[in-house]
Amino acid sequence: MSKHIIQVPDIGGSEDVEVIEISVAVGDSVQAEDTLLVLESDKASMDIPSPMSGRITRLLVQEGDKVSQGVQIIEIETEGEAASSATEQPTAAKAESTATAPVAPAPAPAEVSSATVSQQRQAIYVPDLGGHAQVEIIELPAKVGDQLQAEDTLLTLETDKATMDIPAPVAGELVELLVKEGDKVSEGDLIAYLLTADSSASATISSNSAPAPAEIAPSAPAAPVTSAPREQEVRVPDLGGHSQVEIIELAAQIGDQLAEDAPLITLETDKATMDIPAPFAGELLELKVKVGDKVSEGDLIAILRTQSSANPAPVAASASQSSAAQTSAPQASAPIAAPAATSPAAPKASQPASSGKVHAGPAVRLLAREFGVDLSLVPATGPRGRILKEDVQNYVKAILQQPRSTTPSTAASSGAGIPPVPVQDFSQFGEIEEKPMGRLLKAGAVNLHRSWLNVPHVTQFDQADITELEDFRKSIKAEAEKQGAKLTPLPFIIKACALALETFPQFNVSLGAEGDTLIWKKYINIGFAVDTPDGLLVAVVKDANKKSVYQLARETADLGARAQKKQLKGEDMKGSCFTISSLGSIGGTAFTPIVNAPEVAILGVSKASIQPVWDGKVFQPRLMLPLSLSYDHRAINGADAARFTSFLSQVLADIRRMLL
Ligand code: CAO
Repeated sequence: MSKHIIQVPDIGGSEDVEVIEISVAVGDSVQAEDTLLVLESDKASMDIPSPMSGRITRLLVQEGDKVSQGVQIIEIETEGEAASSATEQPTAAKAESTATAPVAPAPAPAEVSSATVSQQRQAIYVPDLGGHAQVEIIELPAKVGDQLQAEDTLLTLETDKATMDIPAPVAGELVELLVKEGDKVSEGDLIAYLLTADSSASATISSNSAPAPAEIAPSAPAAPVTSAPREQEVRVPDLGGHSQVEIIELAAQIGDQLAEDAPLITLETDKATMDIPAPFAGELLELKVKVGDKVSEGDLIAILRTQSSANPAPVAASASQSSAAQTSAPQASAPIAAPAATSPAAPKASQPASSGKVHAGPAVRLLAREFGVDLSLVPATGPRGRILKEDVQNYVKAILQQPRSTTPSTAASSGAGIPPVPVQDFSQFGEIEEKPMGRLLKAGAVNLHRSWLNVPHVTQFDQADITELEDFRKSIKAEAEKQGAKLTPLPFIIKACALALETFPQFNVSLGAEGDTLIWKKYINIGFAVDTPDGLLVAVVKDANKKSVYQLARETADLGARAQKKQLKGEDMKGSCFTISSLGSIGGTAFTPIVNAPEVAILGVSKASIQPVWDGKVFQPRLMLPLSLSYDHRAINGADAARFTSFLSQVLADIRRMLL
């Protein structure tokens, strides 16, 4: 029996990596390669496998500890004769599925005694590149000294159409790297030496075990040009034996004039991304696929209208590059490439320009996809405008550090993309006192800001002659009071608005979530703004169209009073279809109220005043009520807004019309 202290192996230079899981307990029997514990850095999680079979006798770390290479983690008792308390390192950490790290097959079980480890220096060559030669190395993710797992990316190549990873064909230490970024390589070029722990595995290394060749379909034959346009199909070319390959990006849009070889769509296998370019120049008439579709050789992708009367034979675009890396090692690695985070429904501005190709390696694309980052928006710092992982990370950091303006928040913030108002030290100009905004004020600020930014506002102004209405109101005021109703102009205005909403139902809608539908409401609830010492509230009169003026007067007085006393319940403030903001008791001649989104219109009411109105013969003194109707121009057109306020004016000028 002997005891062995197991240490953290080489974990790719990472330090202070957190132990997130201890997979064994004291007394457990483990086999070589069984996971002892799991580490997690900000880049990857790694299993630390046992280098030997035995029984766990001591745990030297606990979950949450931070460890680095060489830290003692576990004591194992074995049946063998090895020296007691020898310290052992697992041969390598096993990178698990993570954001970027491929999952590698477990290394061959490490023998306890170093004497039994047969190490061999293995030459690594560039595999068949599908007929491409002199392909540029754009990234060298591995450094000399790194312990690589089979399938770890050794280097990334980029043609003008695609990026592809060249993985390590076996596990081992990278002892020599014979190329650098910017070098151009072809099939068979010697690129690196790995020190492998298992000679039997390494013996098979050759260019044959590297990624399988990508078969490149012939480009469209040159066709004689004629003036007659014709529609030609574009089909998926030979994908190097791959089928059902996912479309991760549509690089062109219907109506685009494409040059020959301009990217049409981008596909992604588990190892590489590849562009399918237009095989000939022409206008993109139809796209038969969408992001997320899976395609195979021969599938119809698009219809192009070309000027060429070419032989319709060029059915397949040429895959500009396919680097389906079929290695002899198990296909356990994580997907490498990722699309820019765009979707067909995304606003055009956020999609990569069809002409402007994003240069990014598969690992960077994966990272971007995981964070939902549109790579076309990421400033590139790599050679030839290539986007590096750090670029994506910096972009995400920058976004996170921006004030949140599009998500609900308790603070009124600046708008997306709008430069914030500079912060000033007002105390330099005089005495100041900074106090927190009240809850109601903050909530109001956020709601108003959100509506202001989201809704394209237009305000329609009008005036209603309420001379007769006011005479009538005053004449029945006392009677109304006996019935418990304080009769101000507001209940009449609510009644008139309810009738206007019945007559113009396009004002009683909300935009659907995607902005391409309208939700028509069959009920008429009218909100009205109440000014309270703590801020603005909107109380809601339900089914206003079904209530009498007296009922409306009682209800608005009750809601207004309760609002002042902070006694409104949640349901008193919900479900409004249209809002009235009346400043009539205060003053003003007109204002532009902000639509109470998701409603699509709001009526501002200012103070009525006597105005000279021409009756055809003379000016008459009339009591005119200013109306300001703000509306969401996405849902309502200006002519309807003018009709709506004209209707309101007519009804308020002669309330008998409410009976009609
Ligand atoms: N023109 C002239 N006089 C008006 C008027 C108008 N448009 N509207 C109301 N008045 C008169 C009323 O008739 C009443 O006078 P009498 O007692 O002589 O009849 C007096 O002004 C006071 O009315 P009121 O304010 O008590 O009642 P109301 O029904 O008009 O309003 C309410 C109720 C809750 C809407 C109001 O108190 C209020 O809070 N308004 C502010 C709304 C607001 O802040 N809007 C801005 C939102 S955006 O920031």
